[in-house]
Amino acid sequence: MPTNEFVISKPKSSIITLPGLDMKKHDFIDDFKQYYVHLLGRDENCQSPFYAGEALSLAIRDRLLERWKVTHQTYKDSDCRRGFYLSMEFLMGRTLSNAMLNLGVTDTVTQAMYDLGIEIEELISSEYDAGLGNGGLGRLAACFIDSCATLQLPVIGYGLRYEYGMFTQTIVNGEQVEKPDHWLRHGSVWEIERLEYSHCIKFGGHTEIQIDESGEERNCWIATCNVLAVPFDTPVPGYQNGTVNTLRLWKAVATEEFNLDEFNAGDYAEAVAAKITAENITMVLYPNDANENGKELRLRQQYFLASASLQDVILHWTGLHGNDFSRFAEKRCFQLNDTHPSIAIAELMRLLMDKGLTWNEAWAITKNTMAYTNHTLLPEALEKWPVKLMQKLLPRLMEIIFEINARFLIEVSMHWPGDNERLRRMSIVEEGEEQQVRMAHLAIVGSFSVNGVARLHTELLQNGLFSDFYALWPHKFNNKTNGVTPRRWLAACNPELASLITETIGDRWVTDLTQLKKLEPYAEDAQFRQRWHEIKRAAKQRLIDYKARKGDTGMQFNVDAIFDVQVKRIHEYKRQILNVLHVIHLYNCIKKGGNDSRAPRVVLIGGKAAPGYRMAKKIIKLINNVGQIINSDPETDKKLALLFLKDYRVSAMERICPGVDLSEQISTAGKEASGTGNMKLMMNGAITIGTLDGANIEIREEAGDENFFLFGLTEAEVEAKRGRYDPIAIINQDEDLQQVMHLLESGYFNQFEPGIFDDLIQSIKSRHDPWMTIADFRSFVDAQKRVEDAYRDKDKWTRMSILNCANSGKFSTDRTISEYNRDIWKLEPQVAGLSRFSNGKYVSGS
Ligand code: 26Q
Repeated sequence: MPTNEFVISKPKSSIITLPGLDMKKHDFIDDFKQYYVHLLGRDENCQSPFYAGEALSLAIRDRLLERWKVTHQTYKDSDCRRGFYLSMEFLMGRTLSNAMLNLGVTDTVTQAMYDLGIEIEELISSEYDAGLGNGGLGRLAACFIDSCATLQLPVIGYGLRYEYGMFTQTIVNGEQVEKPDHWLRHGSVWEIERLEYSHCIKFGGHTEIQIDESGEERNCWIATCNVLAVPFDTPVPGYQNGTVNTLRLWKAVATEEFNLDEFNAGDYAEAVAAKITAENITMVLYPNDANENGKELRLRQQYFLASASLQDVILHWTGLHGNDFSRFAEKRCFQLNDTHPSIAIAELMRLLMDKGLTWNEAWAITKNTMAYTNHTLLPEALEKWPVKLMQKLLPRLMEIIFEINARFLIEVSMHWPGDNERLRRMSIVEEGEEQQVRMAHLAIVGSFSVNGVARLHTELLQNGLFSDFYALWPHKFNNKTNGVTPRRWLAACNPELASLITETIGDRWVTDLTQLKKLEPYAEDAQFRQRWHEIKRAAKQRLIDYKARKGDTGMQFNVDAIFDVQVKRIHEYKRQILNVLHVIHLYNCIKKGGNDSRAPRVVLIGGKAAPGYRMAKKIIKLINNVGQIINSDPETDKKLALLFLKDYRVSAMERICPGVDLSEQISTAGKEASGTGNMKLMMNGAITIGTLDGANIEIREEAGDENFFLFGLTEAEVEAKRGRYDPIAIINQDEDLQQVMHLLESGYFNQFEPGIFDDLIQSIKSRHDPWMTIADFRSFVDAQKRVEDAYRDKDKWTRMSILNCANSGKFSTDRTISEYNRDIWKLEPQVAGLSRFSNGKYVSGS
């Protein structure tokens, strides 16, 4: 290993023991100036808030580092059981305001900056989003590690340090154009590179049986191309509790030995090219795109993450226990965020056997340390890798997978003797023209826990997609309904509402969201309702101002209109088209006259389409075209607007959340595993219009039927309809729908672009439309009418809004993580040495 030079055998305690950093205003001012002038080399002539933001972040980071070190030591001293969250995505967004909140210094620092003539908001919004994820799954990982730190659980997040995150979305002529997101252009002040913990990752080569010193046969993986995995650590602070956990992201770097031979042979260009191949591994985040399935680079990324993280954990283990792995499963546990890192199952087998363990010993450890979370039921999204590709790239792992499968199939055939059809269905290796590894099957076979992310989703896994496995191992299956962190998604993003809540019920809700229930009686308090309404209205105004500042629109938004919002990835199953059909219907009503009694509405739709997903891109174009026609028609003035919000991302949601009245959660029942945007909006007092899908079901249960606008077919009804679905007949029977379809088909929204929406129109009119958009139109329009009736009664609406927030307690990731811990991880909370925070100062002990 090229890392020895970094190892200090005996640390000098004077180097690493520093006096505590103070949290007073002047301390921040001093440190800020120090960093701004002496580290970043700027002066008062530099007007860029970016560098001021960096200087402040460094001052904040110093304070996190102290607690980080103490937390680290606490875990080490207690030799506790630890958890590891393996995820290809951590959609962290911005760090500064969250770090200030969790350190408890927001007010002090705001004041300090103000004294310097600096608006803190400017610094906060100059930070780049760490967009290292696609959407729900990546943001869930980020919320999870926040909750782990807040619950003081010893959990490390392991992921990849992509040089380019989720692309930036621009809109040109109504169409999405992707721009690379080079978020690391200026580096990141939050991360610390730790070369000394690098690991070597193997690719390619071949396997060979060799005889070791003790005369035993060993399967060896040789003649590989190696790549170095270098960790970058980011602190993850708990909420005002002294704990700072770690997010460790791996960067791929060419190894020195890797280039050496070619350099010596004089083939300079080859050597440099090889370096680029190696470093490509963590260059870019893959968009969630069925068309990207099966790409070799993606498999390299997955193995790179799995191998680096497992080697890290094992090296730490052997440092403490040598090659004695007898207590490993008792002390360590891995949560796999979907199948993306599930090659870890085969990799752990390999690493343990290379340490001298037998197959049976290694297998007992593996299947007692791995836990798998599924996030999708869509068959096209289930990962499969061609056996040929695995043999080429990871030959040793493919051997291990074949062996796991052979042993597993024996177990199946003992359970269901003679049931060959079942063997075929359950096999980890799918037979056919091209053999493929079914990663979900590998994940289920190799783990002790399999969970879905909402109650309905888990039921559908058990009774549908994974029913064979459920029949074999019912005890492995469990549900963990998703959540979101209330620190970012209420306390930080909506300070006005948060203050009102705290003033009313105290501040315990920040770490115990069920406290919000205490708001319930205030729904009947007229004065409270008035304040709630004013806060909501001010948030809507801020959203308008923000959009105007961004030059998004010159049009007049009516702040008293219903702010009707659908923000999420663009996908057919999420049915943004259904939303557009409704908008066209409203437009049609206005044009026909007689709309005066209806409530005005501003419809906002935002989200990215995977670059290779043609239909999704067409949906964006449709939204923009329909918006353009509607917004420029004087008849809609103050009554109806439709706007596409470009470049939707974590920091955009933080701005949007507070100003939403109506939350659109309108996926085809049975298709959205959970959804988490639905939870963020509910927490901020939006009311949901939704189908009985994913976590919507549980949201409605908590909010009460009367505080939720339900519509649409149930999952069972959707399935029963397949094969007999007849959208044309539905259109013919519904005059409103006919008129909507007529406007669309006549080219009203694409006068100079003939035919561009034909494929979209055809897809929803097809008997085979899997998303059954047309089937839910009538019921959606009716539900939207109920929305308007409720909205026109301001008191009623505000009551509903308060009750939604008051009943959102279940949807905190603190609850979700407590359940993961109770049922799967079984970790003991660890109180770090400095534990309690009071008035900006730590108090020792708990
Ligand atoms: C697959 C192959 C190749 C490249 C990329 C991918 C890929 C990447 C990301 C596939 C899927 C994803 C992300 C999926 C995702 O975000 N799923 C969502 O997870 C949320 C958290 O559980 C749920 O709330 C959503 O319902 C679910 O859609």
